[in-house]
Amino acid sequence: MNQKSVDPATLEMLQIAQNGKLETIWDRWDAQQPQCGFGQLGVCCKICNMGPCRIDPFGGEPRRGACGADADTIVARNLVRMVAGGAAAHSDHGRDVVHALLLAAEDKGGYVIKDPIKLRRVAAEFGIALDGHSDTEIAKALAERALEMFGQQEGELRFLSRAPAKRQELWRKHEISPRGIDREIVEIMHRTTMGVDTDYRHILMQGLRASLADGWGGSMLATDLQDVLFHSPQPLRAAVNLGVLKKDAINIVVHGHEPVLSEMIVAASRDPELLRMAEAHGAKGINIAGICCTANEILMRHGIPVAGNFLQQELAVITGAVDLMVVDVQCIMPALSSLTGCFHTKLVTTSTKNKMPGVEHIQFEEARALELAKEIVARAVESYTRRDPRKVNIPDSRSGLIAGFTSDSVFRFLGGRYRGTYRPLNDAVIDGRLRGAVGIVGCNNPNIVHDWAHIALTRELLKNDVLVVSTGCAAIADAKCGLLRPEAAFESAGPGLREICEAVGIPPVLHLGSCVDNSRILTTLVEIVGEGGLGEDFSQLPVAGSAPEWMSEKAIAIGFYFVASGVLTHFGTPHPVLGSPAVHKFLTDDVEELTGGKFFFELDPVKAAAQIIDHLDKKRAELKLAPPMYTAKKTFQGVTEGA
Ligand code: XCC
Ligand code: SF4
Repeated sequence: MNQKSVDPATLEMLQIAQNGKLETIWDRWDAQQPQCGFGQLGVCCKICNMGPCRIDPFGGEPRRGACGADADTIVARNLVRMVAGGAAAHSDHGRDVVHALLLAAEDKGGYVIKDPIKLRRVAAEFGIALDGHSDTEIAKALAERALEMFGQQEGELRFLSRAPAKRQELWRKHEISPRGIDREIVEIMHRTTMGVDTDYRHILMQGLRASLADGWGGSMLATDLQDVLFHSPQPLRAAVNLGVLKKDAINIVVHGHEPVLSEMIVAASRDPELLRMAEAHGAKGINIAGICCTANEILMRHGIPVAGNFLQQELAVITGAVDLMVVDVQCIMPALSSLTGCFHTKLVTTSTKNKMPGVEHIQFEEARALELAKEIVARAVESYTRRDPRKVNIPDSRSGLIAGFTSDSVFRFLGGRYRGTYRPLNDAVIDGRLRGAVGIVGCNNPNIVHDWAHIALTRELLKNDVLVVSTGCAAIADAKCGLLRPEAAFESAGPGLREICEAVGIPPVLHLGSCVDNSRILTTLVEIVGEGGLGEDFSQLPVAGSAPEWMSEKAIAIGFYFVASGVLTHFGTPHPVLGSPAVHKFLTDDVEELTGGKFFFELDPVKAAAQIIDHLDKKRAELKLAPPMYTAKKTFQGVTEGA
C-alpha cells in the first residue's frame, strides 16, 4: 500500500520523518510483512505449553492441537480472550473513575462534583436515598454501590434495567445478562484455559456476556460518573489536527484515556504561578492538546484542541514542538520512548499500570492529583527551555469542529431549546427525512489508509440521509476533514438530513466522545425506543454500528456489545476468525437469531455503506415506515441513481 493517509498533516509529517530518517509505525508495520497467516486466521493456540499448536486452515493436517482442540475451539477461544482484554481495559478505567468519585466525596485530590443533577439521577437508579442528603453523602453511597458492580457475583448489573423490557428478557433467556463486571471477564479467562470449554457457541456466548458487562457496565459507569465529576458535556467549538500545536507556547500533549489525569493537567495548566513561569522563559502560555481518547474527554468538556488520532501520536513528537507528552493507559505506542529520545520532548508515564523502560514515571495518586499535575506541567516548562527551534515543523493544518453531544443533550436539541424530547428525531425517522442513524467508532490501523475508511463511509451515509454519531479516533478523523462543522450539512448531507441539521444548527456528524462513551450510543438507543413509534427493542431500529479501521481488542468488545444489544455491526478488516467457518458463520449469521444483531466484515467503505443502507431500509420496511423521503434510492460515489 503506497498511500498511507488521506490527512494532509499526516502526509506532511511522514515526509519530514522520512527526511530525518525517523522510523514510524508504518515502517515497523511494513517490516512485519508478510504477517503470520495462522495468527490472522485465528488458528494458532498458545494457551498451554504443549503448544504453540496450529491448524491447517486448508483442511489438511494438522486438524487438531496436541490436546485435540479443533479450529472452532481455538478460534473462538482466541476471540473471546480479545473481548476479555477490551472489556477489562474499559472497565478498569471505569473503576478508576469510581475511585475518583469516592475521593471527591471525601474532599481529597482536588476532585469536586460538577454535575450534581446527574449525580442524583444516577444515584436514584441505584435506589440511594436523596432527600435530605448532601451531594457528598450521595456521591459516597453511589461510589460504593458502583464499586460493588465490579465484584458482584449474582443477579444482574444495575444498568441493564435501562434497556427495553424485551431486550432484558432476551438477555435472560440466552443467559447472557452479566452478573458482575470482573466475574464475566474472569470467566472468559477460566473457560478458555486449557481443557475447559470447547463448544465454540458456548464460548462465544460468554464473549457476548462479558461484552455486555463492558458496554452496560464498566463503560457506562465510566461515562456517567465522569459526567458527574467533570460535568456533562455541552456542545462547544474547538480545533483539531497537528496544527493546533503552537510554535511560541509550551505544548503539552496528553495521551491515553482517563480524564481523571487529563482533567487535572488542564486545571494545572491554568495555574497563575506556572503561567508566570512559562512567561519568564519566553513562552506565550501553556497549550494543552490531546491524542486518542483522553483528547476526546477534555475536548468534550473543555474544548481543548485535539492534536490527532491514534496513528498521529509519533507525528506529534516529530513536530519537535511537543515539550512534554504525558500518558496514562491504552493505545500508547511503546515506540514513543525511543522517538522522544530524538527530540527534547519529555515523556512521562503516570499510571500504576504503565511504566516504560527509561521513561520518567510520576505516579499519579488520585488523592494528590492536582499537586502532581502541577509538577508535570512544571516539567513541561523546564523542557521548553531545551526546545530546538530548528527542529520545529508544525503543519499548518487545523479544522474547526463542534463536539460535546450526549444522549441527554443531542437529540433534545432537535426538540428545540425549550422542549427536551426525542420526538422530533423519532418523527424525522418515521416520516423518512432521516433514513436512520449509524455509529462510526474505533481506531486507526496501518493496514488501511489512515482515516480513509472512516471518512469515505461517513460521506456515503450522510449523502443517503443517514445521521452519523461518532466516538474515538473515528470522530477525530471526521473532524479533521470538516465533517463535524454545521456547514458540512450543506456540503455533504442528503436533503433530508440537511433540513434537520439546518433547522437545529447541528453538524451531520455528532461527536459523542471517547470510546467508553460508546455507552452514550446505547443510552441514545434507549431514548429512541422509549420515545415510541419505532418498535419495542433496539433490534427493530433502523440503526447500525461500524468500526472501519479497528485495531484494538477494545473494538472487538464494543462490537460484541453492539451485536448483543441487537445492532448490525460492520468491521473493516475481519476479526481473526476466518480459520473457522463455523465461528465466522456464528458471528455474521447465526447470532442474529439470538440477539437480533450480527457482524459483517467489508474492507471497502462504499460497499459497506451500501450494505448498511440496505439494512436500514429493511428495518424501515419491517416497521412499515414510508421509504426515505428524498433518497429512496441509494446515492453512491457522487452518482445519484434515483430521483
Ligand atoms: Fe485507541 Fe480510544 Fe482505538 Fe483510538 S479508538 S485507537 S482504542 S484511542 Ni478507542
Ligand atoms: Fe495446543 Fe491445546 Fe495447548 Fe492450545 S491448549 S496450545 S491447542 S495443546
